[in-house]
This record gives sequence, C-alpha cells and structure tokens, in this order.
Amino acid sequence: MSSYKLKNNITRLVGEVTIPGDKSISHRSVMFGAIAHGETRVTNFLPGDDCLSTISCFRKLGVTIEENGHELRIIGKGFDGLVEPNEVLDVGNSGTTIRLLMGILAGRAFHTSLVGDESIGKRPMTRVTGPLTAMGVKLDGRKNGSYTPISIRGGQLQPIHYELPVASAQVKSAIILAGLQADGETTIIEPTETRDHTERMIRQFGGEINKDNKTITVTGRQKLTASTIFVPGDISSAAFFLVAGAILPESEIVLRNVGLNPTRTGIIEVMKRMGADLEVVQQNDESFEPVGDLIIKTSKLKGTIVEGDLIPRLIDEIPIIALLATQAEGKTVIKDAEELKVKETNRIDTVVQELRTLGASIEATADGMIINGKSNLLGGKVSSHGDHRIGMMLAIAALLCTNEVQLEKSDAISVSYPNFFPHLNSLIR
Ligand code: SPQ
Repeated sequence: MSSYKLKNNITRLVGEVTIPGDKSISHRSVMFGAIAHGETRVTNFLPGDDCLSTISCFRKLGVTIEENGHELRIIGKGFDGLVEPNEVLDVGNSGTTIRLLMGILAGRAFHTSLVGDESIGKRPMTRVTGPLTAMGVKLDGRKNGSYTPISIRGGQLQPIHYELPVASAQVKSAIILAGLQADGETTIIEPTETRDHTERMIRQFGGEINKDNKTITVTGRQKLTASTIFVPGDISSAAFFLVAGAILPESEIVLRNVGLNPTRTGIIEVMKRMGADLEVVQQNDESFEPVGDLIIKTSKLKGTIVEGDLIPRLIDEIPIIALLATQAEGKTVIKDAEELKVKETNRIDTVVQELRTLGASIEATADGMIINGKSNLLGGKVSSHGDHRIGMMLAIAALLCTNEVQLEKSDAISVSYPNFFPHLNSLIR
C-alpha cells in the first residue's frame, strides 16, 4: 500500500500541461481495433492501468496488439477472429473494460471467465447481464449473475428493444456491441444522454448507428473496417487542473489537447456558472471527437446547484467539483447523482469523509451532497480508498492546506493518470 506526502501550502500554479489521452476513448480504440478488419493505428493512447487491462484481455482473446507507450498497432480480424481464452480475463479496476467486454463476448460462441479487483467485485453487473440475457446469452456470476466472477458463453443473438433504467454509457455501449452481432435491429432508449464515444467510434470504423434524440438504433452483422485514431486528452483528467487553477491564488494554467465532446463538457458549464475565469480556445471540430485548449485563471466563485441531465455529462468530475464548491461563497447542492455510489468507491461517502477530514463543511445526502463554502482547509491523513479520482482530488485539495497532508493508497492514481504528480509539480511556483 503506497503512502505519499502531498505538497501543501502552495501559493500559485502557473504553466502549461498537455493532457494525456482520454480513458474512455482509449479503451474503445483497443476494442474497436480488435473487432474491425485490418490494421488500426492509435496515437496518444492512455497507458494507464485500466486501459492496459483492456489490452491484456484482448491479447488473451487472440488479438495481436503492439504497444509502444502512447502508440498502438492492432491487427483486427473481426468479431469472428476472437478466440476462446485459455485463462481467466482480469479487468483489474476497470468497469468500462468488463461491461463493454461482456457486450463483445455476447456474440462469441465460446466460454470466458471475467474477474477484477476488490472494487470491481462490489460493482453491479446485473445492469449489463440482464439485457444481454434477454438477447440470448448464457451468463452467470456471484449472487445470481450480479457480481464478478462472471462467466459468459455467447452465441446467436436476438436484437432487443431496451429502455435503460439508469443513464449509463457502459450499459448502452455493451448493448450496442452485442447489437452489432445480432440478427436484426437493436433499439436502446436512454433516460438521459450519456457519453457517445461508442457511437462515434462505430462511424469512425465505417459502421452505421442512428440516434434520434434519446433513441439509438443499430443493425447487426455489420463489418467494421480498421481506422486511424488520435485519442484526445481526457477532460476528466483536465478537470483536476481546471479546479486547481481556479482555487489557487494568482494562478494561470493552459491545458492543451482537451477532448470537448459535448456529452463530457458539463464541468465547463458548471465552472462558468460558478464564476470561473475559464476560456476555451483553439477548438477543432474536424476529427471524430472535438478537441481544444483551455485557459483557467484564479477565480472568485459562488455556489450553485448541479442536477438533472447535467449529471451524466460530469459524473466523474463530481469529486473535484465538490472540492471547488468548498472554495465558493455560499451553498452548492449536488443531486440526482445516486450513480456515484457504484463507482470505484461510493463516491458520495468517500468525498464527504475525506474533505471533512481536511476541514470542509460538507454533508452527504441520499443522491449527492451539500457543500457550504468557503472553508479553510487544514490538513491531516487522508486516503484515496483505492479510487483514482478521490486520490487526485485530495492532491489538489492539499495544495490549499496549511498543515501536512499524507495520502494513503496513492498508487490508485495510475488507473487514469500515471503522470499526474509530475504534471502537477511542473505547475507549482
Ligand atoms: O471504467 P470505470 O471504472 O467505470 O471508470 C469511471 C471513472 O471514474 O473513470 C467510473 F468509475 O468512468 C466511467 C464513467 O463513470 C467510464 C464510462 C465509459 O467509458 O463509458 C462511463 C461512465 O460510467 P457509467 O456507469 O455511467 O456508464
């Protein structure tokens, strides 16, 4: 278990960071490269632990993947090129890997066992195993197929008409990936729009998928063709520096190469509403995913309400938004965010517990949290609880703390941002 003394009492942050590749898009680039026909090249891939788990699973499914840091060469032989693995597939800490993989394996007529770490063992899988079972897949797992280890024997799939009970890009994507292999047209209705990287990837690999408001339709037995993918920087990683630049005095940070897919930019909207001095520059919409640079300066912030359709557009940024709210004047309410309870940790509980330890005024509610600002953060011993986003949020919080801050389980950060500390340290003045 790693323990790290965080930098505290920092006066200002100045400089530039090129944000590493998006985790969601990096996973999907490996998956689509594997199920397409031909040689896919990926640049600016994120070599974080989660995406490396995805590579390892696909290698065990018989796919040739050459990895050279941020560059990949994937030799895809179509869905039919995947072979029964001799070993159990270990997804590590990655919910995206296991849920999307189930959708791909749904149409494969062989057996696979899927396991993950302790956190994955607590995350609900029925949301995926349920609709896949309705499509004709044989799935099982602990507690009636709800938890890992999961075993799956795929085969012939019937299309499905499915209304998602929760707004989840992972569930939507798993059904789309199964739908791509079914006989006929699959329809999915989302309660609220979620990140659409899977839909964009399908088009980038020459496939077809239709979207009409919240209804998505995909026809089965499509042949996908290899592509060239440049992965934009991860706005969920950029979020830590956006908040750091806003809350530290006399700061100015330029963030380069940030993915600006509108299904992910809720953090920008909320920060602007709270009064952040945040500018989007050099936006480029030409690629399959929009990218741009962001400039954040020290800001005078006020509290706000974060709720409703906005939640899926910033779900992974809520821990860092909670920290931002501790430095805003007045009350911030975050609601409609029950999904936080089933992430790498129960992020309502871990955010509230750890920010309280540092001296913030924050309380948990049934579906979110209430934060009263502005608080002076002091310091203490905190833990990531094995959750990368909690670890990075605490590292940014520590910058403001007057006393020492010791972070337990700091190694979780490498799940999505292996270079987080060097990037943060380069900004400290
Ligand atoms: O992959 P994992 O572990 O689920 O990662 C998280 C994260 O914080 O990095 C969530 F814990 O991001 C999910 C995100 O919350 C990644 C994702 C995707 O790539 O499709 C979708 C979201 O999850 P969900 O359950 O809302 O679909």
